[in-house]
Amino acid sequence: MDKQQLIEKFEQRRAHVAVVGLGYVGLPLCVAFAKAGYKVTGIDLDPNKVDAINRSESYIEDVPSAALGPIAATSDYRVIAQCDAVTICVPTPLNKTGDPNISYIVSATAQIARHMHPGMVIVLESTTYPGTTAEIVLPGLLEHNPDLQVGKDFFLAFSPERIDPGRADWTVENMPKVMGGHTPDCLDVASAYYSQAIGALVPVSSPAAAEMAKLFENTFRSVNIGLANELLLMCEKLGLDAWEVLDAAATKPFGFMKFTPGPGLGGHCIPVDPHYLSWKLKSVKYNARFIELASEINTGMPAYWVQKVQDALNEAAKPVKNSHILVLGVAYKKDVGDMRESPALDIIHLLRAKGANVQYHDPHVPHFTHDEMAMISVVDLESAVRQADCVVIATDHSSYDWHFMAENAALIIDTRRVFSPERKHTPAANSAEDAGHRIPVTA
Ligand code: SAJ
Repeated sequence: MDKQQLIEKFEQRRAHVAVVGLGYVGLPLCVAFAKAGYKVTGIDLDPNKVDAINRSESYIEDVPSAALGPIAATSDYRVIAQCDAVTICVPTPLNKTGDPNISYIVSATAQIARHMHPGMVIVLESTTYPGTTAEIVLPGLLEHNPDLQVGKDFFLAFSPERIDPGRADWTVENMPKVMGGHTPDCLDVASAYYSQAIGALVPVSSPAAAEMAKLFENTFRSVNIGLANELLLMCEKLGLDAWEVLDAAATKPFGFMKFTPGPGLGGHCIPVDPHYLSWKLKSVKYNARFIELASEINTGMPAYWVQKVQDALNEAAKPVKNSHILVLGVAYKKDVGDMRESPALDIIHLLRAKGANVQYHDPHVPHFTHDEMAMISVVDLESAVRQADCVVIATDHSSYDWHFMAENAALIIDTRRVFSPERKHTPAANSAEDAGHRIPVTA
């Protein structure tokens, strides 16, 4: 099948497509391709995911089970021999050393290479460093198919994911989607594949440009969050309120984008993606200073807040050692249950290292194990707040009753600036003192 015949197959929605990696990126993509009319087969090595999809039981919050009906799932890559297209959505974490771990891309590529055939398109979506598609995926495919020519016999592109779990306004269907083809014909075919399911494609000149765009998007956030955290450190030195300064700066109607200080940088994207970029740049002997500096500031925030706890307890003539400390919220950001890279874990670890008795509460995280830590969310939040020598707000879930906290907590270290003079739910200072409690200690 030549390029035009393949394009027509997509345009007539007669294609059979496969998605490798059925997580928070791959599963919504399967649903979008099925809605477009393609025959969709999901491929994942996790038999639990495969079985759940074949039973139409969704395990991704944003994907309704009813949407899984038309989707078949398997762990057997041989299905690729019948497919016209394959999209790779496998994880790209960091190794313990902080270097990129593209082993999932490499193994998926090797499996696809064994079953691919002329007349198909392969799209990589996993976030990775510029050059991965051309330097790792393409050679991996050709190793098993030396007679095939990319851009003629098969087509190759990179298109970064922008899935934001829990977000309803921007979905996989309406999100502008960057697409970089290895050749112009690759771009044409990959665009025909995706445009039946996704509203707005943003073509760029190469897979590397698309890989770089994705990393820059999230590096932009990491650096600006680092700047906001440094603002906090600078304002403390100058005796200023960083949030007041931020709120004032944010009134600028143009040329400003508000980021706020916090407990540090959590999540599966922002703490990871910039390191893919700085690692690649080291290989070309360039030091991505902004990335490194932002990472240094962001990863230093848990220790900053633990020092705040120590200072506040000291003011109350209490050592950290043997103090009872309650950490509110261990998810990496509000109103989610995801704990990946959560700075709350670092705060708990540091407090424990100082000998504190640390408990946590999180309505979205009933229990967790992380390295040598295994903890269960306290059941009786109210008594835990009352008994704590200090409460640390690490994640400001919307469900918390902040009035109760202000009136019943002996001390509060507020990493999310829940309490501030101008915010409506801050009880007047005297009510906190009237209740015999110290006014919440905020940053
Ligand atoms: N954070 C701050 N201050 C801020 C913003 C975030 O301390 O001003 C912290 C958060 O608490 C969290 C971490 O940084 O621990 C990351 O926060 P995030 O808002 O970037 O949330 P993520 O990690 O879910 O980022 C995702 C990204 N989406 C994709 O990569 C597809 C990001 O590009 C989105 O902008 C972000 O969601 C979003 O806007 O929700």
